[in-house]
Amino acid sequence: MVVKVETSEPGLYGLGCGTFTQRYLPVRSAVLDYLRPLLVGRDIARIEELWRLMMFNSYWRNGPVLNNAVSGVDMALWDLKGKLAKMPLYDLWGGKCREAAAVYQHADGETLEELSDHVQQQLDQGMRHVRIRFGGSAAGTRASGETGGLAYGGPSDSPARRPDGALEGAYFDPRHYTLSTLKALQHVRERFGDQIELLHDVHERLTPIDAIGFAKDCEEFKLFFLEDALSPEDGAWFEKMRSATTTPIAVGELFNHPNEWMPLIENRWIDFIRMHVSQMGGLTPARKVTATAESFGIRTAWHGPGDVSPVGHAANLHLNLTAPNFGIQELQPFTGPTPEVFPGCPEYRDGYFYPNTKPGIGVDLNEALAEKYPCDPSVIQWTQARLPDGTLVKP
Ligand code: GCO
Ligand code: MG
Repeated sequence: MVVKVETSEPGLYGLGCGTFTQRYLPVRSAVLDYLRPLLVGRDIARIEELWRLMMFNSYWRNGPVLNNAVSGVDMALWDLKGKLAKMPLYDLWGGKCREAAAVYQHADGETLEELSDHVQQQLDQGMRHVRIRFGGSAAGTRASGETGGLAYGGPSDSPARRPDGALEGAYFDPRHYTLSTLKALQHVRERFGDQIELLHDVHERLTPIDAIGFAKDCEEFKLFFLEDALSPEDGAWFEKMRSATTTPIAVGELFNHPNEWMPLIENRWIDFIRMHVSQMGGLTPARKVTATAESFGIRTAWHGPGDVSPVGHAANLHLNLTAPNFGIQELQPFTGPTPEVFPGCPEYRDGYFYPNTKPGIGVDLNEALAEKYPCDPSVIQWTQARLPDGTLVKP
């Protein structure tokens, strides 16, 4: 979902990402039916003023739909600010701390051999950080770009059996997932040694105590970080996780509100903030939390899967280049027609994400071409995650 903010100057417009893959229609309505009548005619220079106007005008605020709608406009206003200043956002924000942002991609496989081959492919592309996933061990975007977990967590030989009459869903066996993932991490570490940084995403699918135990079991593999070990609803358990293990902790893609990330930052219960920038309301709040996190020794690792638009990935990149406390950037390479639909996509090579020198965010949108690739409104399957006994769980 990309928002285009047009101005009174012909040809001068800004673009912003408001991508909420699973509920894009309400985001579209929030922008067109509510923010557009609120904003038309106002001064595009006043970004903070307009961000607060958009967020408070509905009285009830935040949440994924409104945050993504506000982000689309917010990023577009920053894009315009850069275009008017004739500077890329990384210059407008004080200049680069680094030439490019180190990235990680995903490696998965149904067998240890398949997983190793995929890791080797990543290393051959110059990658040094790789997120490991074994089988369908957690839902989410598979390395191929398709989103969704497999029938059972881990390889498909899970011992768990469904009860008679169990409802359809993306079945997941927590115990099988943890045991098979530890085996996979051990295999990859033994095969590739310390030439590689390992990351893993639990995807919030363990109970708190199992997540703490799993994080501790991961210590021997020296992960770069363990992501979403706990769900946002279990945020208070991060205190116990922190005192139980030295595994670095990353969380944030599901967060909507500062009340979710601030306790984890001010208590130093985590090591990386991983928000989905459009989900938290755009670049304006993301810049603020980056500076806050720096004071607490916490690094950034913005969410960057296949369901962030190239405008959003480029926005992440401007944050990454200017933050002293940048950690790592997740990247789903731009495949197929994407680079044509979005001219100016940042360039990925040898494990780094490079910006262009265009003003603003630096990515354009070919609307005519985009028309050929409509969004998919079908019912989401992979988020219908169920335990072996059929209990529906957080995906
Ligand atoms: C990640 C995320 C994704 C999400 C997906 C949801 O760390 O990249 O967990 O895999 O599952 O973005 O739509
Ligand atoms: Mg994740």
